[in-house]
Amino acid sequence: MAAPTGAALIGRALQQLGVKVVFGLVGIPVVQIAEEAIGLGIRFIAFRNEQAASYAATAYGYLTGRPGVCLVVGGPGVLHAMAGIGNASANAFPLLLLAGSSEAHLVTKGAFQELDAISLLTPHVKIAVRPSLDSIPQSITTAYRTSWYGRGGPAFVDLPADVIQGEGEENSTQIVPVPPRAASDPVKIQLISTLLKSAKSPLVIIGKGAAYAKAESAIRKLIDQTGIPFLPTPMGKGVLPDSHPSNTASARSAALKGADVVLVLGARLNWILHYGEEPKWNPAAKIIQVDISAEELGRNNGDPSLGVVGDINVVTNQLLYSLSGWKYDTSSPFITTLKASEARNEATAAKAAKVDKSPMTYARTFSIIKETLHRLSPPENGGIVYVSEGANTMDISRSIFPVHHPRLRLDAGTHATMGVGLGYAIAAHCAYNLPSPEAVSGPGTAHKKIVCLEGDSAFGFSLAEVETMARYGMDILIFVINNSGVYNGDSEDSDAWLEMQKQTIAGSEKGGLRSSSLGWEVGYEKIAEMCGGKGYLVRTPDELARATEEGFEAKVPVVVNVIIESGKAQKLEFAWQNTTKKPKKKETKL
Ligand SMILES: Cc1ncc(C[n+]2csc(CCOP(=O)(O)OP(=O)(O)O)c2C)c(N)n1
Ligand SMILES: [Mg+2]
Repeated sequence: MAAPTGAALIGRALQQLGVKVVFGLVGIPVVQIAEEAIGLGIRFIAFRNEQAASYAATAYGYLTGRPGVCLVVGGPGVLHAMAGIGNASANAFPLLLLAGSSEAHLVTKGAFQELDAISLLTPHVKIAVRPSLDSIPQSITTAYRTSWYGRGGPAFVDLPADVIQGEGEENSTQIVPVPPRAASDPVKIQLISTLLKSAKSPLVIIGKGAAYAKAESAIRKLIDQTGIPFLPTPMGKGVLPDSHPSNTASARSAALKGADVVLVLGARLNWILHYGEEPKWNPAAKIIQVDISAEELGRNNGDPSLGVVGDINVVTNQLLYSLSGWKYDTSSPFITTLKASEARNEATAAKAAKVDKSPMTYARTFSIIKETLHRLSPPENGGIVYVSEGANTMDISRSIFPVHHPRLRLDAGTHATMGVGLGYAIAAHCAYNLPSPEAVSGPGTAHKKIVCLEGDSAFGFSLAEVETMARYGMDILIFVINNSGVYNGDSEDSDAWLEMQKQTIAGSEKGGLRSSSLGWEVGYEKIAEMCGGKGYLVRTPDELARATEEGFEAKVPVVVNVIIESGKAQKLEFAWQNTTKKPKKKETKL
């Protein structure tokens, strides 16, 4: 029997690790690896750009709880895939990136796509390795395990062409079991329980780390048993149903401002949580972090003496036991304040959803999409995965679309990265809809519809991936919320826009297009038609409802291009960010 090639050994190592899907973009020499993997029954999803492929692998890692795998060429392929490295690192998603590189003996000669990727990526990954022909399974296994164990993150394997094309020896791969789960020191649990019991206004924050840890049933018990109100972070939505009576998301500001003891489950105290600092938070709040990473404890306003390192499932169960028999008195002034704030904010949102203007507003657009989708797939069924990116598009849609089960909402995440959406949608489709799906959420295993809510700028970052969706027969439904601009457009009608464009072309800086302008009412729906999908251009509520319904039923990718108000008069801003003033200098707690 002929000796196996390096490519065959790499394919086999992936198979033995249980890898079912590889996202990537091939060329010489990695195409041989992709072909070997396909031959072994691994699904290879071939993208149009490594950025989107690497983003997809990170989302697959988050949704399945196992490292997502991405395969790219060396040099420019690695440079493009660095986007995924950054994304995995920022969001703590497990990612294994495999890339080709030049033959070892040609290094420094200006070889084909030569790049010292190990030096480039080492500061940004948990591990970067270059195997020899003899150490392929060992290197791939170590990288896979390292990306997965502890806090998830990126790992990199550099594969020189002579390793891929050489002939090696059969070598078995070590099995990597699911990561061990750490419990808390019982003394700490006692301390935290006492603190929670003595709180006047306790709050639980549920982050995407809790969703990743699949801690939904333990957290549900904790909230049901104690009656403490909870607040999900944008991707922590769905760990408990948004409809849960203790969900205080619509009184977010009042909850953060009023809470005196906050249990933070799998969320970092970064910009998304306003660093745990005033003015958004009560400066006297005691913040208890539960995190898989010890380095997070005490960050910003977290109290390092209260923080717990551990698996959220295990620690929540410990807390449940320790708090058994205790219930928070929900007739407290804190709950009264939260309920009043919820009622006010929900009334404002309901009013906004009814504003019937032409062109449509964001709120009206989303409420029509929501009502139509809910008729076709009630949220309790967990039949829809939402992917959302853009500034206003992501911000406004987040509170309008309820999520009832965990890991059914993906967005631009910790880095607020535009361009992740279509790769994420492809990853979600694979994670939930391939035969023997690796991700679970909600009752049953029926096919899930992937619905993208994309700003027109966000969509533009990776719109070629609509072709990838079409090629693999993915029935993804994409709404492009088209205001002809980044944050907002700058004209009220096409004549005004054309006049600005004329001035720009003529060389005039004043009165021309702004840096945030995009093409006026670009026909984004045509990209779907171009590759065998379906496109709709809609301007009215009736057209939108019809396109949503037909798009939901379609078996091909669908792009619904929704022309909304350009928002010319509005300020350019990302609402989530504009709240934190520089806090007064304080004594450090460490
Ligand atoms: C990779 C990346 N580049 C640039 C930005 C800056 N940025 C923030 S939001 C945004 C796009 C917002 O416009 P759009 O997607 O059309 O959504 P809208 O607010 O108009 O609904 C951009 C480019 C970013 N967050 N990420
Ligand atoms: Mg826009």
